[in-house]
Amino acid sequence: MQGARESRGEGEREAQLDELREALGRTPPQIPCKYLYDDRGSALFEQITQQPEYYPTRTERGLLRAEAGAILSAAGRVEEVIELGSGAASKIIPLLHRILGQGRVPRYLAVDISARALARTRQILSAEPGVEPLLLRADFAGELALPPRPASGSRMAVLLGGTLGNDEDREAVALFANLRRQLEPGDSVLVGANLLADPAVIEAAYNDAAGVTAAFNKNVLNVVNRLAGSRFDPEDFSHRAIWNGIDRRVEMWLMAHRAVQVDLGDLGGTLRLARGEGLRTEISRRFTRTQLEALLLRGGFLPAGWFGSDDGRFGLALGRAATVH
Ligand code: SAH
Ligand code: AVI
Repeated sequence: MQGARESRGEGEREAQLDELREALGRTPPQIPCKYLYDDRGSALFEQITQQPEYYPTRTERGLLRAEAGAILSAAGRVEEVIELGSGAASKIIPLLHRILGQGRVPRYLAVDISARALARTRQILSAEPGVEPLLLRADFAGELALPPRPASGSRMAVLLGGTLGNDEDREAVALFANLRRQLEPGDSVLVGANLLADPAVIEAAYNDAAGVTAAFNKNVLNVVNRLAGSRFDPEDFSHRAIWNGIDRRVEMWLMAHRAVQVDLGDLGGTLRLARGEGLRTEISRRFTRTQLEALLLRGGFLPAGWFGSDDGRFGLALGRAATVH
């Protein structure tokens, strides 16, 4: 399968080049984390979720299995589930089963930027008779062209995996506000988020012994090279994931282990890094419940339910679309 981005129009490529140019021009330089998810990156992310150190996926899956009934009771009569950044759709099944168990056939719309992720979603959902997935390849940070709402019942947008933590506050609020504009009062959003935990446990999750996260991180340079014709050599860089206790987030970096001068191809110019300097490729935040609920409120959703894991490492926040005055 072609990489996610090449098959789209030239206008989209130009927008991506602009975005990358701006991010690489910052101090320190950055690469937006959505570029981690070409076909290989999506496959590597799925492998990360199976590493013993990477606890969020297991924890969230357990939580969704245990709380699916309570979540749906709090959300009202859900007819359609819209999963943003569905990835391999590995955790949504208990919610869909509950809706089926209530005697309704749920509509399931998976939205992801990665073609490979959507192909996995389709494959996984094919084992679920009664649910016909609709797949939408799109950037969920932009305007989403959602299909018409179901004739009855409500819509629930779902953002799992801690993906909200890859955003700064401003981006998270914009994402919720954008979503709110597409929903109606009574619709809801369910957000799975990483909570504060022991920094050693968090750092281990992003430095797995098998080196899968390192491969995932370095692969972003191949994605940029393919898109921009730049000449990053992944071998010049080391994976680094560190806990930033001030901003309460893990940061993934690619650190140059020698002085490098990278021809940026269609991005224009050269990126110079001294030995030991790096590029930031992702932030992954740890929240408190209060913080999450404040973000929901700022984005137009009233906190309507909270479901926390027993170990305190993960939480699911339900927000109800507020009435707009
Ligand atoms: N929800 C899944 C996958 C999390 S990985 C889980 O919990 O396991 C994050 C997913 O979001 C990836 O599949 C990636 O392709 C997708 N993604 C990241 N940024 C995106 C964006 N801006 N728009 C749409 N999808 C995005
Ligand atoms: C998708 N996202 C929530 C993951 C995270 O934990 O921030 C991506 C990831 N990065 C490294 N490992 C996993």
